This record gives sequence, C-alpha cells and structure tokens, in this order.
Amino acid sequence: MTVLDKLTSQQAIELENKYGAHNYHPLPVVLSRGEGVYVWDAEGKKYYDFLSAYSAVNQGHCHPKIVDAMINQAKTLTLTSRAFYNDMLGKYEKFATDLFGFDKLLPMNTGAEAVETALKLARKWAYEVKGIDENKAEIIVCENNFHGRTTTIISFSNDPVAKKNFGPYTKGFIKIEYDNLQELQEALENNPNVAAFLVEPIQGEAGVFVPSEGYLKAAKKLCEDHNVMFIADEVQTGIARTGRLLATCGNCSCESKNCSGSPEVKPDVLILGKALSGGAYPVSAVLANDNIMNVIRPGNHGSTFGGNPIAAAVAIAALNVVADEKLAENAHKLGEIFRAELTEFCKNNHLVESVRGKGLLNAILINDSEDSSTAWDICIKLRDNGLLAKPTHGNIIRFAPPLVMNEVQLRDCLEIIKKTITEFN
Ligand code: IF1
Repeated sequence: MTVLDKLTSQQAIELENKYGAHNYHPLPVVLSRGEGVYVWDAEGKKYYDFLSAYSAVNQGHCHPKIVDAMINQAKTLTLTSRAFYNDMLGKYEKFATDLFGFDKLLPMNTGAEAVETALKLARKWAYEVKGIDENKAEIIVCENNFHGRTTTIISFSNDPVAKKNFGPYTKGFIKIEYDNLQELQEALENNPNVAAFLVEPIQGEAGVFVPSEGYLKAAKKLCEDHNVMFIADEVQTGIARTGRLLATCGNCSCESKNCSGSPEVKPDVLILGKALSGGAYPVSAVLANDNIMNVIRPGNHGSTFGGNPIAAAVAIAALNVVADEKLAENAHKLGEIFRAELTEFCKNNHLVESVRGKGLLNAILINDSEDSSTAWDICIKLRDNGLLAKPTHGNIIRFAPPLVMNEVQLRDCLEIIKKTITEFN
C-alpha cells in the first residue's frame, strides 16, 4: 500500500489504531471530502456536518475564497519566521484590529497557544502596570472551563481525564462557579493580587451552557471596578457562531468597521481561533489595546509560525466571507428555528430533556445518566441517517453546523434528528 492508495474506511481506521496515538475516540466514520455543509466518507456516503470541527468550519468546508487565498499565498511565500517582516502580516493585523475594535493583535496558531498568550499578557500587565508583586498574580477561571490542553491550561481544569497524571500543576488560578456573580465579586473583593478573569462567553465543551442575561456585562463591570483584566475566550463562540460577530459583541449588524459589540461587554483581551481561518489552516490571535499589549517587548513571546503569510491571507479571506455572506445574521435566524423546533419536539419526547444554545451553537440534553451510552448511540444512528454530531460530556449532544447552511438544509437536518430520536425510543 502506498500513501496515495485510496483507503476503505476500515483500512483507514486500522492504520490510525495501529500507528496513531490513541488520544481520541472518534465516531466510527472516515471522512475524505468536504464541501459547504456536507462531508463524504471514504465510500462516498454523504453527510450533513453538524459539528463543523468544533466550530472551526463556520464558513463551510473548503470555501473557494478561503482555499484560493491559501493556494495563491502558498505559491508565493509560506513562512519567513518573525526574524524578518513580511508583506501580509501588517495588512491582516490592521484588518482584524479595525474589525474587532482593538489597537493591536498578537498572532499565534492554535487556540491553546492564544489562551497561553493571554495568560502571559495578564501576568506581565499585572506586574508592570497594575503593580502586583512579582509571582503573586492570580487569574480567576470558571469551573468546567475548557481553554485547551497545555499543562498550564489543564492545571486549572476540573476534568480529571484532561488533568490526572499531568502534574505538577501551574499555580496562580482561582476557580469560581460559572455564571455566578456573587462568587466573582468575592474573589475580586478579598484579593488585590487578581490580574484577570478568563471566561468563555458560552461554555462549549461543558455542554453549551449559556450564562444568564447580563452575566457577562456585570462580570465585565466587576472587573473594571477592581482594575482586573476581562479576558474573553471566543475561540469557539467567536466568528459569528452565536449569531453575532462575537458572543461578547452586542450588535453585529452595525455598519461600523470598529464594531466590537456592545461597549459594556467589550473584553480587555479577546482570544480568537478556529473559524478565524475557516478551518483551512491553524490561525489564532489575541487582541488588546496598547495599554495592555505594549507590555510585550521583543523576545517576550512568539512562535515559528505565528503571523505567517499564509495565516494572514487565509484569515483575511475567512473574515471577509463572514461579512460578505452575512453568516452572523444567518446563524441567528437558523438558530431560532432550530431551538424552537426541538423545544416543541421534546415536549412529546421523553428522551430529549431540553435544548439550549445561541445562534448555531446548540446542544440537546438526553434524558439518561451522564455515564450512559445513549447520547453516543443516538449519534451512531444519526450517522447512519446522514448527519454527523458527537456528544460533549455524557448525555449532551452538541449541534453546530457550518453557518453557511440554508433554511431548507436546516429543516432537512431537523427532520433527520427528530426521526432518529423517535426511532431510537
Ligand atoms: C480537541 C473540546 C470544543 C476551545 C476554547 C480554547 C480552545 C478550544 C473555548 C483550544 C478548543 C476544541 C479542542 C478540540 C475539541 C474542541 C472542544 F471539546 F475540546 F472542548 F470545541 F469544545 N478555547 N476546543 O473550545 O483551541 O488549541 O484546540 O485550537 O481538543 O479535540 P485549540
């Protein structure tokens, strides 16, 4: 067998099991092609993609404008390192800082790298601007968070599978309950060493938990009152996924190029990843204003690929697709339909307890124990019926299709979901 041979699904699975680390437990389907809202397996069976690579493929699989930008740049200049300037990075930095309304952008590659960047930024700002004693800075995070899988990030995770036997853990983190302003206030009031509050506007991996109305605005105000940095991890909720350009953005329909949403929820530091590239290439970014970003000096931080020309070209194209195709508005509209239809459906179906989410980041809660295989088994049946989704934790199934989906396709998917669950009963 040569690497160019076409594999059957079974052959592909066997190769992965034999030669690949077992750090995932994928749904048994082998994908070999993607286009828009569809993917095809190695035998040519077509599916609706209802995971979008965990909200990285918001613009749809292999979007021609993003792929063309990648190909053209790849034929011109792929990587220079930051030892030299390149003619794409500055253009991208200006485009993105104008769009999201910040002074500066620090380019990285993966979401976890961007989160680590934000943590370092918070600490350095705490020592050099806020005046906290060195090595005393603390960062508030939420229970059931997911911010990536580096050693520091799992140090403040409470998921034993992500954490156990990876110690010793990084210190300097305080955990509070998500969507609990009282606990945030107490953590802030009694501790002058707090540098920042890191929060997901919606907790995706935990099970698509949407916080109470006004939580983010009040949390941001509490941080302001205590001179603490409000860091929004929008790696999963950003780039139109929740029906607005940013989940912390209050108004994505505004014409302003400097739209960063409702000013009262504008984060001090914004973390982006995933769909920043439309899933075509690893691109992440940290955005902040000069009073924060200027604590970073040459040699403090970076990475070989951070800010490379292909990433810059791809990110510009991916962000233009979001605006040109009005993906935020579409996600908002289709999300309303999706939750209304499934809310009605679960009134007469004991297997589905509830549906929740915002825009096209949604999830259903299956009426079974967390350790049951029901959610997984339903996803296997959904696969057989031509729709790919995967459980998050235990009995919660996340539904996150590409934002380019149209209403006809969405209603087709709703029929598949309802039919599958009804038959499963
Ligand atoms: C996997 C989860 C989702 C993220 C937020 C940072 C990162 C992520 C809010 C890190 C990444 C991905 C990781 C991916 C599965 C997926 C995921 F299930 F792991 F938790 F989406 F919910 N902040 N989330 O959601 O970004 O370093 O991965 O680029 O690990 O399989 P990354």
